[in-house]
This record gives sequence, structure tokens and C-alpha cells, in this order.
Amino acid sequence: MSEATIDADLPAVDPRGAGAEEPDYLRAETSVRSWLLTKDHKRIAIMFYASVIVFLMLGGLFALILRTELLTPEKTIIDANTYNQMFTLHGVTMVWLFMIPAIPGAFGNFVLPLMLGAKDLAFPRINLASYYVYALSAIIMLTAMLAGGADTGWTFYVPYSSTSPTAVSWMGVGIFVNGVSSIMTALNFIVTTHTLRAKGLSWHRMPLFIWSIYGTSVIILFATPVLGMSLTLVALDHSFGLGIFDPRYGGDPVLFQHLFWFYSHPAVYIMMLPAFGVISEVVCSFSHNPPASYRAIAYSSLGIAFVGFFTWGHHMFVAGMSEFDAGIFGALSMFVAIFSAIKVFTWVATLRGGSISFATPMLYFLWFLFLFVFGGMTGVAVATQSLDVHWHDTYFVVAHFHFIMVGGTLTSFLAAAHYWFPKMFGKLYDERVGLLTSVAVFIGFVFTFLPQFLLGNAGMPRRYYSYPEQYQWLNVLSTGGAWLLGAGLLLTLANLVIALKWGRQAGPNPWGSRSFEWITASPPSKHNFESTPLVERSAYEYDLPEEVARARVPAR
Ligand code: HEM
Ligand SMILES: [Cu+2]
Repeated sequence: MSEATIDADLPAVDPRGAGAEEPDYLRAETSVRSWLLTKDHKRIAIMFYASVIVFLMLGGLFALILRTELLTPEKTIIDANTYNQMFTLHGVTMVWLFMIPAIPGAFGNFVLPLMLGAKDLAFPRINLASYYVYALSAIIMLTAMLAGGADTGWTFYVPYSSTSPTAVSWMGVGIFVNGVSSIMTALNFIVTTHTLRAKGLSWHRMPLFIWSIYGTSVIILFATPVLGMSLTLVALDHSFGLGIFDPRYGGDPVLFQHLFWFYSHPAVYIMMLPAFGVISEVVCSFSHNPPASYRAIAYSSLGIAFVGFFTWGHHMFVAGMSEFDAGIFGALSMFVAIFSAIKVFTWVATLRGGSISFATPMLYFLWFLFLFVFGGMTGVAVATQSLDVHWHDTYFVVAHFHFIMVGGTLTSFLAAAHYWFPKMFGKLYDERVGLLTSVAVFIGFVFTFLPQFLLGNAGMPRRYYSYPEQYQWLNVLSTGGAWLLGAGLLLTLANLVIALKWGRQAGPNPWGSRSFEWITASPPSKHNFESTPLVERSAYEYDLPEEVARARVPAR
């Protein structure tokens, strides 16, 4: 690999993009073996992508079963025990098999090396191993589902979880193994960002997506072992009656809540930061503007990663906490909201004076903005002890975190799925259908989750399969919304799958972005770039004409 030098003459560009004379990564080898044993970050990304979509559909199926049960006040389709299993499986599948690996595994793996001008991640074999460890964890969790399931909720609160007759221990093993996969991926991203940046690519020239993936990786590294340890202790209690969390043997059930939330609050940022990264890229690319403040967005990711470790107590306001502690945890939680608000204001300011194009990812950004801000504000509300005593364990909390996780992370995942589609597959999806399905997803979402705030505020507790009659009409709205949301997601998937075969050729940079992954061909060749790029600008120089911006990253 030679380093390209700057040439006054601009290279002639193949319609598929520079480097297209080499077969792209999808066509370089086609045997099944070449996929299963690949060390190419792009193929591993596709394997993660396909898997997380399968689990999104499975988790979605569980959700529709739950919502359908709640259509009527008494039993509709499943009994109480099955209902308990169903919401546990829904939570476990969505959190660990979809949400956490989704953006980092699929899009992080694919674009991070491209954005850094690297040929691959630092440890390609560990990357492949992390996929198989993830797949193993999925197998363990699925067998746990078949072998008795789990009915504790995704939070595994003791003492119920250590005595439940269901397959709690085996499920815990699955989540433990899943964490190992997360840690492998995180380590790989951190080392790659430190060591494989192309020449000239200083930290402050990097695309903002990298900062958010970096922040996520740091959280994963510090928080995930705590989850592994706590679930191991629960499994030991459950299988061997050790009594670590059982007061009869001198154990302490509240200790579990501390340990669990010490991981799981940071984990909400494991799910959220990658979404912020996607949003930053989408906003800049579709408003053709640099971020209003690069540093504000980059550093607030690190700020969130840090402060997120000190807020877990807001999940335990009613677990016997002193008012002083509650005040401290509440105030610290609001710091996170400040960092998030910095991001939101910076994104909005980025639109100013831009030439905005309303493609599907940009519409998802709008949904994100509305839903995430709404979810965040309700977060500040539930972080206030006096309010949370009323809302805790009601549908209000369910609505809050779905606004954040579905309204924030899933919309970003969908934005990313459309935004990077041309890069990943070399094709363009149908824009009109993309916009329509996005509207369906939004309307479905609002009908599903907005009524849940009202239900929670009116006192409907979460995790019950029946409810008093006066709650019915809001539940009917919510269930109807869920079906629409499900249909919107299926149509979105169909639109993308159809584009794989019938989509128009995309070209290297269909959105006119300045970020570095758009320099190379779509889809990229196996080695990403023919020669190592030399970076002479930042990822957001929209004041330069496209050809000049291109020439300042001489690479093919
Ligand atoms: C502005 C920032 C946020 C604040 C101040 C905040 C605050 C809170 C509080 C106080 C609770 C506990 C309520 C209760 O149990 O009664 C809660 C629950 C929850 N939040 Fe947030 N939150 C914020 C952002 C997020 C984000 C970004 C996510 C996810 C990506 C998230 C996901 C969750 C989840 C999953 C729960 C419920 C967990 C459970 O009990 O099963 N939150 N939040
Ligand atoms: Cu929290």
C-alpha cells in the first residue's frame, strides 16, 4: 500500500466510485464458508445486521402478543403466567439481542474503519469471534426461552428471581455470554480508534459517529462486567441457594438493585450514544452543514458516558433511600439531561443556514428530535423523587423509556439503515416509500406510547396482564398503535429488501456527504481503499466544493 499524494488533476471517477474496478466485498468471494469465516469487518457487520433484525422481529412479536393481551381488561389471549414470561422475553430480547448490539454491531462495524481510512478493525479475528459469542448467547437465551422461559422481568429483581421456578440461571448465563461479546467489540473499537486512524486524521477531524462509538465502548468496558457479576450471583442463588441476596442467610436484596442499576443505567447510554452518533452524521449530511459546534457534540458524549455512572440510584427512590441520597441522585441524573440538551441544541443549530434535503434519514431525525426530547423531559420528571414515588412501577415509566429507546434509538437505527444503505449495498432505496413508512412508524409509535403516560399517571401499574375497565380505551389506542408500528416496520424492511435487488445504482456519495466513508466505492472493495488515505481536512468541510473536498482526502 502506497500513500497517495495530492495530485492537481482530479482522478477520473468510475460511476460506482473509485476503486470499483476491484470486486466489491459482497462479490469478492461468494461461498458460504467465505462468509462464515470472514475477517472482513463489512461482512461481520452484515452478519450482525441480519441477526439484530431477526431479533427485532422476535422481540416485536412478543410485544404484539403483550399488547394484544391488553386489548381487554381480563384475559384476551394468554394467561397471567404466560404474560409474565412474555414481557421478560420481550425485554431480554430487545435489550441484549437487539438494542445493545444493533448500531455498534451493524453500522459501527461497517463504517468505523471506513471513516478512519483503515483497512479493517485492529483485531479482525476478535471481531469475528465477537459475532460468534453473540450468536452463542442468542442460542443460550433461546434455549432458556424454550426450557421454561423466565418470568422475572428483564431486571431480574431478587428475591423473586432467585426463587422463580423458571430458567433464570440459564438466561443469566446467556446474558453473561452476551456481555463478553459486547466487551470484545468495545475493545476492538477503542484500539482501532487509537491506532488505525489514517495519516492526518486527528481526533478533532474524525466523524462524530466515532466519538459516540468510542464513548459507548468505554461504558461497555466498565459497566458490563458488573452485570456479568451480578447475574452470576443471582444464578448462584437460584441454582444453589447461596443466599447472597437472601436476608435469611444474611444477604441483602437491595444490594442486587444497586448492582443491577450500576450496569443498567449506563447501559441505557450504551443504547443511546450510538444513536446520537448516527443523528450527528445524518444532520450534517442532509443539511450540508458542519456541526454548529463539533466539540460540544463530541465532548458531551464523553460527559454522558462519565456522569451516567453516578445516577443509578434514580431507579431506587422507593427502595428505602434517604432523602439526601435521593436528592443527590436526582441532581446527578439531571446533569445527563444537560449534556443531552447540549447535543439537541447543537443539532438544531446545525440546520441553520443549511441546504436541507428531506430524505428518509432526515425525517427520522425529526421524529428522533421530538420523541427523544419528550422522553428526556419525562426522564427529568421521574428523576425527581417526589414525582417518581407516584409514577414508579407504573406505565408512566414504561412510556418514558420507550420514548427514549424506541423514539430515540430505534428511529436512529432506521435512519442509519437508510443513510448507509447505499454505502453498504451500492443501491438506492425508494425514497417515497421510505418517507411513507417512516410516517407510519411515527404515527404507530405515538399511538402506542403516548397513552401509556396517561395510563401510568392514572395509576395503571406495569407488568400485569389485566386491569380495571376504566383503563381500557387508552389500552385499545396503545394496542392499535402497536399494530401500526409493527406494520410500518415490516414495510420499511420490505422497502430495503426490494432495493437490494431492484434499487438503482448508488454511486460513491449519493447524499453529497463530506464524511470519509463516502470517499470509497459503494459498496467498498474488500480492502476498503486501494491506497491508504491521507486526510487533509475534517469530516465536515461543507464550505468546500465536493471535488475539492475529495481531493483533500487523496485515496481510492
Ligand atoms: C434525561 C436523561 C434521563 C433521565 C433523567 C432518566 C431518568 C429515569 C428514571 C428516574 C427512571 C426510573 C423511574 C422509575 O423506575 O420509577 C428511568 C427509567 C428508565 N429509563 Fe430513563 N432517564 C433518562 C434517559 C434515559 C435513556 C437515554 C434511556 C435509554 C436509552 C432510558 C431508559 C430507561 C429505562 C429502560 C428505564 C426503566 C427501567 C425499568 O425499570 O425497567 N432513560 N429513567
Ligand atoms: Cu437510569
